[in-house]
Amino acid sequence: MIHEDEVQFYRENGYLLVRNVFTPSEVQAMRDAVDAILQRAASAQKDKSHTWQGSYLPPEVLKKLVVKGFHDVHYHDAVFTRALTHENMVAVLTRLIGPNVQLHHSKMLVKPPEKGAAFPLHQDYPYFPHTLGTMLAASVHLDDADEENGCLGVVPASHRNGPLEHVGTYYLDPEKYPLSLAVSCPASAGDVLFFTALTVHGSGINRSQRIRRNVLFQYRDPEDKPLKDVHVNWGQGLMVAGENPTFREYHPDYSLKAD
Ligand SMILES: O=C(O)CCC(=O)C(=O)O
Repeated sequence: MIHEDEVQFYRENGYLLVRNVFTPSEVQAMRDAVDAILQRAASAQKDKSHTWQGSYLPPEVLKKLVVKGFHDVHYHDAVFTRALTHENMVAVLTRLIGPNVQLHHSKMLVKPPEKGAAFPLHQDYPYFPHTLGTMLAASVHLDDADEENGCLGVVPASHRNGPLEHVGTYYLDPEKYPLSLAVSCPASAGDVLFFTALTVHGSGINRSQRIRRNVLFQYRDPEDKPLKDVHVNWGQGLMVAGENPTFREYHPDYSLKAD
């Protein structure tokens, strides 16, 4: 699925956009599942916005913005279990992480038209710090995304600076790290953007008339242990490729709760 020069690009720049990982019909099945999750959430009155709060935008702008985010999407619909273990995904993941690949968590991020929330620049590392640096995000595009509808952007090679100090709910000081520092990563439905947990990334407001739906899977080498037992969730630990040599050494401390 990817060539050695793409692996090198990922190592040097901390991100890689891989085209056509999913077919149009696979994308459509995921869109339908996302829409059904939102409908079920609405009927259960759990349909809240998960817009990041903070001072990165004026309050009058922030209060109008909406992002629909749900974790553990593979517990909502089996289409995501198939997606996160898809052979094209595994082909890329085993090149970027190694022969053993484990799921950390899954989520969906839906930016509705005209008011889809922004994500200030941040690293994922402070949310779930790990020891070996294998953790990566795979953001699966279910719609064509560009700057108008709030596509992701990354700061190339920023992963080489290690963990950075974050403010507020774990984003970088917007004075020092404005969104304009990022290189936009426009992508088509079916493309996947891979980036490390240390890669500075974010995305702008969806000001367009088009929805922007992404699902995001986080993966790691099973030997890459968490530094803190945080961001633990039901689906954590699923082996996606290879074996788990440390199965007996670490089990996340999770509890089941209905939310
Ligand atoms: O999907 C996006 O636009 C950004 C998501 C993101 O940065 C995150 O979940 O860490």
